[in-house]
Amino acid sequence: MRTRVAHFVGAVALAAGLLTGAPSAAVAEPAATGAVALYEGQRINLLKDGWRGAHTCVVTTAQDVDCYGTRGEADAALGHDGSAGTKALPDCARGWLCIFEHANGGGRRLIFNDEQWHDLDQYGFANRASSWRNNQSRGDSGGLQMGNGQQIWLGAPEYSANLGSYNDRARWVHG
Ligand SMILES: [Ca+2]
Repeated sequence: MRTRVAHFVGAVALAAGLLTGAPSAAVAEPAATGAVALYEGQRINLLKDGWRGAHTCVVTTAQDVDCYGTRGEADAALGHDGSAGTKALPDCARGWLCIFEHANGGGRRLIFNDEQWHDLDQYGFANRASSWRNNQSRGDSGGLQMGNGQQIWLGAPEYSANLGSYNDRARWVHG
């Protein structure tokens, strides 16, 4: 019975970890190896090489990242007509969580939709996000975690054109 109880406690701890999925101070940060993306036929390391002029990088998974030189190219690749949306909204294809370098959807754009935390440093995007939009399925909240562990969540479909006191502080993102 002792064993069963211990097992049960372990399962709960594991489930709690999966539910929050949040990186904690107890977990060592991954080495800053950088995410590798395909851009204009070449593999670039977004951390070590920088974005090389790319405007939007699409993170399907940490191992499957595609970057595009313009907003339009990225939207076309995602089957999204960005010109159809209202200019008042940060532009973000349906099914994705978009974070932007500047307020109001300006500057470079990095987008996610998988259900796990990504270290923005790996994408050369730590402490850069200034606005975000969640255009995933209703109920699929997206999250940002600051370097100090603070988390904020954005429901779907919602957006924030200005991260305010969280501006340029996000270190992790959850799609
Ligand atoms: Ca910024």
